[in-house]
Amino acid sequence: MHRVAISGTGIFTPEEVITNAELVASYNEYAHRQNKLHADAIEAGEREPMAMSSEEFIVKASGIERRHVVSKFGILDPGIMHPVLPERTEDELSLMAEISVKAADKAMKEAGLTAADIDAVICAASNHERAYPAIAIEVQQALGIKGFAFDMNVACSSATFGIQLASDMIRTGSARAILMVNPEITSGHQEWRDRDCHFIFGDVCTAVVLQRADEVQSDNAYEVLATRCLTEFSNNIRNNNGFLRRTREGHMADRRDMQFHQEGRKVFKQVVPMVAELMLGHLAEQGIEPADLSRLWLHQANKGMNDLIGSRVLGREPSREEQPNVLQDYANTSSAGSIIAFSKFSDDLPAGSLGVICSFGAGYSAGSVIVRKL
Ligand code: CO8
Repeated sequence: MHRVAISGTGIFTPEEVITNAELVASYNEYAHRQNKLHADAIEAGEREPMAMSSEEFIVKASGIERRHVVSKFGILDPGIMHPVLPERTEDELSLMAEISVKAADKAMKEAGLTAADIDAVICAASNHERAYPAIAIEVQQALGIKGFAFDMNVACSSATFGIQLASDMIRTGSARAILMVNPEITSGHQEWRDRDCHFIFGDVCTAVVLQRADEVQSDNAYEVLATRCLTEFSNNIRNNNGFLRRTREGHMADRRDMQFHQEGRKVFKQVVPMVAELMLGHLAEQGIEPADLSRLWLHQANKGMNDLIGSRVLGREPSREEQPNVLQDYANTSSAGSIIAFSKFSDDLPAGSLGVICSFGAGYSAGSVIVRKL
């Protein structure tokens, strides 16, 4: 068995930003227009008026202040309320592959590896822009990587599950070095017309290079000591869009359940204990005391959730340095969130430092990755 390390990470952050103020202004204008359009039904008590959104609520309930998106065009137009992206021909690089290549270039540079050193590509994300051919194979071709590539989806836990898979493949010798990309274009499956969730998500792409620990060249590498994944079925976070859509009457219509929808309160209450138990059990199994941890790189969904999970794991409130949050700037970027936190806040720790990368989300799914700085 070979020891495995994360030797490079990269982030592609789209340039365009939507602040809470912009988001709330466009949503409220949309809600006003809907209420005007349905004034008679509302007056007759047949329909509830749409309630307004507020910046104060968003920051208090989630900690999110802004989000990056691949394109604001359409999202902020009260007559459209979703991103409008130019269609690409089949000969052009797809959008998910394009942002993957940008993040991958950075991760491979940090690892000091070229395409010739990589044996496999995994595209781990909560949605893929088409069924086939796999986005990962397109990324493989764009980067000139030999070997094999495939897509996988475990929603917000795609990256940690991808790390477990890549680590297992490197440990057992089916690959020496693996590139994992997490292109998350959440703006495409977010419901911008629902105030309960219109503030939650942002777009980004992260990339991670994993390789045999004894071949690492980077001076910012972390050995993957252990991984543990957990799933438990729940309908509380769901998206019903899928390839059988056109086979069912009425399903091609603009239906709410074809975008992201959730029971946010239930998710909050059920997922916090599930994740804290997973992390504590995983650490105990490895003979590591929570007090030995220098850092927690948690999934970035909600600041309140992270504060609670961190407190349960450490037995006290974590400091901002111990548990960095990026969601104020990025919002929830699904599988990429914990990797952004790791990428931005991992090079300052001394050799030997222990930490946990942890994700959680739809499925339910949760993944814990215990790492030690080389
Ligand atoms: N402005 C003002 N008021 C609002 C707004 C708003 N925008 N939204 C809701 N309210 C109101 C509600 O209607 C409610 O009013 P009332 O009390 O009259 O009923 C009140 O505010 C309180 O609402 P909530 O109880 O819903 O508020 P919470 O404090 O629970 O906060 C959160 C809501 C932020 C959603 C919170 O519950 C949360 O973060 N939960 C965890 C959710 C989570 O982490 N989900 C994970 C999803 S990500 C994932 O798994 C990946 C899926 C794949 C990616 C999909 C990409 C699109």
